[in-house]
Amino acid sequence: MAKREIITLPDPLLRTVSKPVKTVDASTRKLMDDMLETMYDAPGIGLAAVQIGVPQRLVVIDTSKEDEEKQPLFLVNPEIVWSSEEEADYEEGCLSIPEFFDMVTRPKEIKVRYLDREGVEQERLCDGVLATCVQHEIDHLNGILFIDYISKLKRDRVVKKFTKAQKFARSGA
Ligand code: GNR
Ligand code: NI
Repeated sequence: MAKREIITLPDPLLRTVSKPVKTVDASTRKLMDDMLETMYDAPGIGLAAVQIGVPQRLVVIDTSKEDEEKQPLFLVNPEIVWSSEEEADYEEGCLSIPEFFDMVTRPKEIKVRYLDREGVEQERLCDGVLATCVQHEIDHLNGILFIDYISKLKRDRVVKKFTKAQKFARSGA
């Protein structure tokens, strides 16, 4: 496994729609292992391939607690096939928008269909933090970020902050 660099706002790749994976093979598994290592190192509870600069529909998630056994989930071409009417608020963050957090309202429960690490189709009912995380990651595959759900005023402020920071980093001023 190898740790990769996580891209951050305002990288335009974060706004691209990732391409479906045609076959789940050794190279797909290698890429997902790199994603998992990068996510654990960050640390984070989920990561989409586009966040390491690879616009393919691949997601890794692990919402297990520090004192629990690791529970990595590998999702290839994930699709939400059902979501509950009931909604839940959760304070979200994103490794591509470091140190910014805000409340987001999303369906409380979802059912996700995906191919697993071996390319076998699976369906899983998700609630709690897992439901939030799966929705957050599938949004990444569609070029959507959690700041798209907050007020325009707050969003513009955070985008501006990261755009400015990047200019300084480039100029070395
Ligand atoms: O590590 C992460 N934590 C998190 C917390 C609340 C809602 C969503 C997330 S996902 C985030 C990692 C990330 O940016 N995945 O794309
Ligand atoms: Ni994210």
